Amino acid sequence: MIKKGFIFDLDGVIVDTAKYHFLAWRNLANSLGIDFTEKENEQLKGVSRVKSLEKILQWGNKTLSEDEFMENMARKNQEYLSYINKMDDSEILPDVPKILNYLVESKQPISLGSASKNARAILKKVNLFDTFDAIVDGTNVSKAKPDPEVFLNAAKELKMNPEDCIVFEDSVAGVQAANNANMISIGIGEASVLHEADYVFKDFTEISTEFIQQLIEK
Ligand code: B16
Ligand code: MG
Repeated sequence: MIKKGFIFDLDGVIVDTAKYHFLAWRNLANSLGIDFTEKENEQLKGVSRVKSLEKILQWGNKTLSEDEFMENMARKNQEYLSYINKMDDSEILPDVPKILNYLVESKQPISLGSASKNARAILKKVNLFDTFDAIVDGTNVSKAKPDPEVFLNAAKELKMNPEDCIVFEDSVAGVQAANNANMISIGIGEASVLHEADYVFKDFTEISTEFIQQLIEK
């Protein structure tokens, strides 16, 4: 049987937690006298918690002591977790289960490849924890996307060659990470933003099981 490794980013691909990150980061930034737009927020997608705060401080031309930095990251995460705690499987993005079920039925190995340290908690909240053969998240990687580490680790966990892996990603940094890993990159979002991806779809309602089957056989 032909097998491919299917790797899913979490935030913005499986669930729309990107909107919760945005809310929590913007509130934190505002409390520091900094504001940023949704366009600038694109740069925070797929990027680690530390890197996100560094970018926001850069935008506001502000510096913090190490203690303040840690305290602000913790405050952001606390607010983020208050949104996460209310999540259930109704927040899984449209047609994601259709594709996941097809892959499970076709016995294709599936991994998560997320920068989030909260990934496992979120997957449990939306009842998808057991669907994945492997989970690589912010607790297992040292280098942030666009570094390919997260996806290379996922391929290793699935015992697949990187060239035989397909990545679903909503962030520019994540698409670059997939490309850097020599994997097929599928952007989920706006084609104008994710133009470096091999394929771009607005969301999973645009992805057919026939397309997935073609990827498997490719
Ligand atoms: P946390 P992904 C990423 O998840 C988010 O896109 C990014 O905005 C966030 O800063 C990062 O996780 C870290 O998340 O604070 O929960 O550890 O898109 O790679 O699934
Ligand atoms: Mg994402």
